[in-house]
Amino acid sequence: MAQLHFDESAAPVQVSLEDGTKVFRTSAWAPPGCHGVGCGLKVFVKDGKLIKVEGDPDQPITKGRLCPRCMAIKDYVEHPDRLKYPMKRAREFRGRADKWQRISWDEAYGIIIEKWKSIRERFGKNSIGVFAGTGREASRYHFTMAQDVFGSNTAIQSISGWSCIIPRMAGMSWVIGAPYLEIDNAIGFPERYDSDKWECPKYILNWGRDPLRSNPDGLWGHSLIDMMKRGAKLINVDPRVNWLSTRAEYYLQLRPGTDAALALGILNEVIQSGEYDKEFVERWTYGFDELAARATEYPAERVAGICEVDAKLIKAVARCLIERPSTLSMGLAVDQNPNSIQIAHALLAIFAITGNIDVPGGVFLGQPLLMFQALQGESSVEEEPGEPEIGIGHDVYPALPAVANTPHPDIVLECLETGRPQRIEFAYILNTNPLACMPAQPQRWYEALRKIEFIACADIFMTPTMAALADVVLPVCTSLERDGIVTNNQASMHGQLGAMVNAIDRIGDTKSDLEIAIDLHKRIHPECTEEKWRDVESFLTSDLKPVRDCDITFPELKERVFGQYELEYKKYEKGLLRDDGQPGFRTPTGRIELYCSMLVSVGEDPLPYYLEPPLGHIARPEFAKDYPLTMTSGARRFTSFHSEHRQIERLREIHPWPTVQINPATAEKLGIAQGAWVYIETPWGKVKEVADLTPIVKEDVVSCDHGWWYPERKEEDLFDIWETSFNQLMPHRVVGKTGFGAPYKCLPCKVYRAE
Ligand SMILES: Nc1nc2c(c(=O)[nH]1)N[C@H]1C(S)=C(S)[C@@H](COP(=O)(O)OP(=O)(O)OC[C@H]3O[C@@H](n4cnc5c(=O)[nH]c(N)nc54)[C@H](O)[C@@H]3O)O[C@H]1N2
Ligand SMILES: Nc1nc2c(c(=O)[nH]1)N[C@H]1C(S)=C(S)[C@@H](COP(=O)(O)OP(=O)(O)OC[C@H]3O[C@@H](n4cnc5c(=O)[nH]c(N)nc54)[C@H](O)[C@@H]3O)O[C@H]1N2
Ligand SMILES: [Mo]
Repeated sequence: MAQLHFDESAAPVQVSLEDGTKVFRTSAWAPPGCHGVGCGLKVFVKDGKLIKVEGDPDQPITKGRLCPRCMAIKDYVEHPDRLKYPMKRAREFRGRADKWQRISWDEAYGIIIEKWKSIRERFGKNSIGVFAGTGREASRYHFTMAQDVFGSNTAIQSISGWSCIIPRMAGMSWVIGAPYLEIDNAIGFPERYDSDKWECPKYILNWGRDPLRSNPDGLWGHSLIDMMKRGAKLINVDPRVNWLSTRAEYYLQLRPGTDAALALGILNEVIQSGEYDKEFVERWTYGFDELAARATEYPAERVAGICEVDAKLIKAVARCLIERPSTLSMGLAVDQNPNSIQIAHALLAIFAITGNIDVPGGVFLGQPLLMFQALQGESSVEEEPGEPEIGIGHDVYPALPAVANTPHPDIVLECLETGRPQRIEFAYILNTNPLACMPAQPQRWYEALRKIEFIACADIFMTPTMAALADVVLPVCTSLERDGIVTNNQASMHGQLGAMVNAIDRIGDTKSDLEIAIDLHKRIHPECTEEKWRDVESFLTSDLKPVRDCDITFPELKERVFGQYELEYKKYEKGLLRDDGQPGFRTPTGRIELYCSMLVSVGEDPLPYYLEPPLGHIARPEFAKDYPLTMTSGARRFTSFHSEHRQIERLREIHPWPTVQINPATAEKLGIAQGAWVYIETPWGKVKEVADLTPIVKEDVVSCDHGWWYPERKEEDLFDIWETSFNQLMPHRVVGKTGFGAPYKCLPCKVYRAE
């Protein structure tokens, strides 16, 4: 295993200019929200105050590039609406903006601990729920807070069907036996694409992902362009003609939600060509014949009809993917579909049988490190006699604990509503804004959470969720005001590791999520002598321990700011994937399981199949008349991270309102003009957005923004959240058989003028 590598010529973490300005280097991670990448920032500071930021040319990956959210970080950090001190209000005043009282941190901790003790005594350890959001640094402390601080296994994400990353990870770990796969963009090599170990992919298949905007899960979007400049050709699969679609060699504008059929159609063509990698298939895969037989059910002509994609294109794309090396980028559209596991399975199978797994320029395998140990591993909570040890929903969806050691989000809602099979009466909510963003049926979550006994929220701004539900508010500081670690690719460590450096003086009486966890841990577990819990520095140092062959402390990492980490190719040949150290993959057969035994064990078809979108017009023809359009949602914007940044004026100027993209011909029929406010309505609810007439969507498809609220409106009206909270349009628990994937990206709807 290679060592963590530091660029010796990079500037130090801090330099002083002649006029007294200090320039810090750091990797930013929330805010501004970013998805586990860590833009390299140069932060100019005078007398503890932020003067300006620039991109850091010494960050070996971003090399000075910055996203608009980083560029607006001064506006964010110094925003007058930031929460500046802890507050409380009595439970009967939930939702009342005039009832907040400023309190000290000591009092806030006192209230939280008293409630924790009393609720735990009455309802058991798992009645303590810790809710967290998406992959920011704070998410790394989700399990820490639930298990280590509060001693509970109830670490919850509220997203229906666990529709973010987990379905893809299930496919990756069950079929390939690897924690995380990603495009090989030479991330671990100091010389990057010039390394002679790396090869430029011939084709990049980018599926349901827009990395230029999203930098998802640690994939730097710009690397797609870097590789295209070096000759890689792009195949883009997306119902919207976005920027990448227009630069693609092949663009497949599929009907939303039909991804599994298309993937199976391409797979079938690859197999029929006979030009896949027979040696690899023979030596390293299991169940090829069964897979090949299943794929024949998806001939290109049939798939063309299902997906509304020309059969010739399907055949052409299959021919490209036979060329080696080629690589795969799978996005959120794979997860946000009850057919999710099968989409991931079929796509991974294409790249497995073409010999593109873990080769230079192919699909790169990571290693499980840092953040996701807690998620995937054993709970640190001690068993207590008489308490159910099974996680919430694991009886209904036994596949879940095989990939994520968490309660099932949809079943948690039912549990909150009914108190069965257990009560959840305490909620600690950090880093998530569920009323605006994450779950299906946010109004139901609101009603259910409103009933529970105690709620504390930790955030940077007052959110609709906090305004509606919190009894105690904990103000959190920004990434420029605290120390931390930035990891990528769901901490599977494909090759980079950054330090987040406290560069400016704290604004207000705020703390970091880690400081809060340590403070609470000290008070709840005074007997604990573990070094890790001493302070932030020792916690972060102990967090770095699992980084293989890298005996580095946090202060040492901070000194260097950013390190690269070189993983080997073909790890399966070298015994680097399996616990027993033998060659092979981390699956029951030791091979890539094209016929997947894990799926059998959880009662699912071991082979990939296509499922008509369960709420679409074909499966539910009764919706076709009243809800004639097909809606997809949530395509990322440069100007926000989900519901974050809505109060940042500079970013609102660029994208001021929630927007629905409609084809001009459809808009004309509906009498909708550019910029008009419209309602989007599904059988489950309606919300208001602004029409953007654009031919990038087909005439029967609309694409909507999610995650909106209006910080400029009144807190006592919950910032008009129910006018705009998008997932009111989503039904509850329409998920795949194994419990994964909800149709966030495929619903029947109608659109009509609001005025
Ligand atoms: N319709 C539709 N809905 C979707 C999606 C979609 O595509 N379509 N996408 C879904 C996906 S993939 C996800 S992951 C979810 C995301 O859902 P959430 O995770 O709930 O998203 P955010 O709105 O980003 O909420 C994060 C909150 O954390 C706060 N915050 C930021 N940094 C910190 C920090 O360091 N500490 C703390 N304590 N708080 C912080 C922010 O101010 C914000 O209020 O949304 C889902 N919702
Ligand atoms: N700026 C910014 N960056 C973010 C986030 C953010 O809110 N803002 N959120 C972060 C989070 S939590 C996540 S999970 C990632 C997600 O990031 P991505 O994986 O890039 O996902 P999306 O942007 O939701 O959607 C990507 C593309 O899928 C297309 N699409 C829609 N429906 C379908 C379909 O049915 N099939 C196919 N094949 N494609 C479809 C959309 O048109 C869009 O272009 O982004 C992360 N990064
Ligand atoms: Mo996500």
